[in-house]
Amino acid sequence: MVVKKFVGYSHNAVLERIKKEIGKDAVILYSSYKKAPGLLRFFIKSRYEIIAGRDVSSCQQTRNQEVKPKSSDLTDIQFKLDELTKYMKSSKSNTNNRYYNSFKQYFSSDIAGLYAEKFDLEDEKESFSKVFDHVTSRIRCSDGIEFANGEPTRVALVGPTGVGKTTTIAKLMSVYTYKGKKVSVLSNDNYRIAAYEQLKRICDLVGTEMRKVVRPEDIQTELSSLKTSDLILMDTAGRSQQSSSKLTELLKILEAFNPHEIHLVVSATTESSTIYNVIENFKGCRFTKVILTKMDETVKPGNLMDIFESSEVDLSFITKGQKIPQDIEIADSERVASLMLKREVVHV
Ligand SMILES: Nc1nc2c(ncn2[C@@H]2O[C@H](COP(=O)(O)OP(=O)(O)OP(=O)(O)O)[C@@H](O)[C@H]2O)c(=O)[nH]1
Ligand SMILES: [Mg+2]
Repeated sequence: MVVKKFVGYSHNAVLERIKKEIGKDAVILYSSYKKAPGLLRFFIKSRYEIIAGRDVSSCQQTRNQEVKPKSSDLTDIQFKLDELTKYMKSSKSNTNNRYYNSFKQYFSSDIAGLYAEKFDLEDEKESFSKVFDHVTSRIRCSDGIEFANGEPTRVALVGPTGVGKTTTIAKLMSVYTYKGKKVSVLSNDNYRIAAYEQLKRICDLVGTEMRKVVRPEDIQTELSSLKTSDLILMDTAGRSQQSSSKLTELLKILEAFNPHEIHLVVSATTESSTIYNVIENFKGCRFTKVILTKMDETVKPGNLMDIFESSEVDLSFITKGQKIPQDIEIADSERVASLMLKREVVHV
């Protein structure tokens, strides 16, 4: 019995190779299509695996002849079958790996499978520690806002609806004011009047200048009157990443504001495939950093590793509650990794 495994990226190409190498009497013993799961498909190619065999002895017999396999043939066939069984067991997926279930408590099944295979060490603690180091290295953080020299630093927050942009603007405005910076706020959210008024009230309380800008052409006038500010934060209306007309409207506002930094705000409670979609569709806005909000509301923050493993994003802040200003932190890789792995309770 000849048994061989064939792997390739096209089903037909694999079958062609089998026919060529084993002949047209080849029997398919096992066939599988290994689709890279979820977001992993962006960096692992899906493939076909086929195990084919041919019984050499049968080809040498005529139909009427009684076939009496030699004992050495039987041993050989048994050996090949054992090998096949072993292969099928191991190829089920890396979900059989010893730490898969432990990692799955913290990460999505894709990532748990990836880490279970990559960090399969004898000692479980050691394995977890390697995962922690790896996760820390994958989460890239920038130091909040980087201030420009000699002019007010202009920062805009963009993102889908309801992710916490206005609340984060209020937090940033308060935090940087307490740090001694002169902060001003421009609001381009012309849809939610109540939200505007709420932000205005907070600005009045903290003593921050707040202006409303409706049209892109109004922005220059406002900017010239805010020349003495250290930081100008711009709040924008939430836009669906699916609406290209709304995104074009946003681009015009951003072009007029000409920000030093654009922070894309995403909620940690959003499914990672949707966050991925948001990141892709907002790329046109040329955002430079990402703010992760609602970390207090997510049960499994480690699900976000789907994003950090497949996209190169710089985190600037994380937010973890509705309280202004205390529920915001400058993003730190180790802190985010420990939130993911130790399931540290976020105090609200
Ligand atoms: N739990 C929790 N809630 C938050 C956080 N940040 C914001 N929120 C809440 O999320 C809701 C929406 O917040 P907004 O700041 O209005 O969101 P937005 O992105 O400005 O919304 P639009 O302007 O409509 O796009 C409010 O109820 C906030 O209190 C957070 O870190 N944790
Ligand atoms: Mg808002």
